[in-house]
Amino acid sequence: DKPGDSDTGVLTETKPKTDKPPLYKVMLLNDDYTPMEFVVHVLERFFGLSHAQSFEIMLTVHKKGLAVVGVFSFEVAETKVAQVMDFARRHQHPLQCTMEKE
Ligand code: NFA
Repeated sequence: DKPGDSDTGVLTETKPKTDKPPLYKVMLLNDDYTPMEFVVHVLERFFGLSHAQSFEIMLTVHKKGLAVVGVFSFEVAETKVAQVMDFARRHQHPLQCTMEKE
């Protein structure tokens, strides 16, 4: 920096940085047939939510058509979706669970 330079001499550090892994929203979709209590049970069982939180999210899905139930790494999101879809199928309910990159 020569005298009269207008810069402050502050250097911006650029440290090489590995990209953070993408996150995935896991969503539950409304339907006309799956019992409300079953959805509440799914949320408690597979997403570790309290009964009150589970009831609240179930009602949001029921009223709005869908809701995000959690945000996870690809591998965890994939596992949650598979667990919910398998549990719903075994109980012969049409409940749908999907994931989407955030
Ligand atoms: N709409 C369903 C019913 O009235 C309840 C439901 C909520 C289903 C959330 C799926 C998801 N029995």
